[in-house]
Amino acid sequence: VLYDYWRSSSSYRVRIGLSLLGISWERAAVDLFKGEQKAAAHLARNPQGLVPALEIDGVLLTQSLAILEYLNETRGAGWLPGAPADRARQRALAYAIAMEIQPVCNSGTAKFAEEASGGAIRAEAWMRHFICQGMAAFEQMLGLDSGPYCGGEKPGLADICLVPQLYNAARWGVAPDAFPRAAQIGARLAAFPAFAAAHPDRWGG
Ligand SMILES: N[C@@H](CCC(=O)N[C@@H](CS)C(=O)NCC(=O)O)C(=O)O
Repeated sequence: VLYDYWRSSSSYRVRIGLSLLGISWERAAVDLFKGEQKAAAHLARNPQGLVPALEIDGVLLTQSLAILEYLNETRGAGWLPGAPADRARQRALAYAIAMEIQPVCNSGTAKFAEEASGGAIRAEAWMRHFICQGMAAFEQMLGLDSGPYCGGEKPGLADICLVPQLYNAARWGVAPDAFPRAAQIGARLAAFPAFAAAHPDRWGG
């Protein structure tokens, strides 16, 4: 069972992972718009009051990257390369999105900034600033590698993080001028049936 919200990029990552592995799941929507993530029922699943949470193999898991690493290890997904240095690079790209851009652009963070500044900071400007800055750095991190994905011969952890981040960038009206290669990789990935099956438009709206 996947506890998720259709527009949540962290949830989108896990949907991509499950789809890539051909694991079917039952969906239990947690409506962030209504604040259901902070209700007792969901806090019992995830004390952080965040989505996603995944019930699988008799365990309840939280934190999308921990969930993806669990799936990778238990299902032999091959989302991390074999060589330690390549693995570290793949993780660095994934973390640049999941640990730098997304937390700052979480709706709760932007809402606090807007309220605390008395409206001087608008959520939209906040999102655009940090997405643009973070994705420009991600583009530089991709470097000169001209492979079809974020490294390696097949989509990996970083690719699973990239597609939801690009969705989010488009949602906030950020043009991909500062990250053309990332956008190109994302467009390639989005055409994969497993990535398409996880798209937010298929799960809500
Ligand atoms: N690091 C966490 C981030 C989870 C997260 O921030 N989820 C967001 C949606 S993408 C959320 O539940 N926000 C609701 C809130 O902040 O109240 C993960 O990767 O699972």
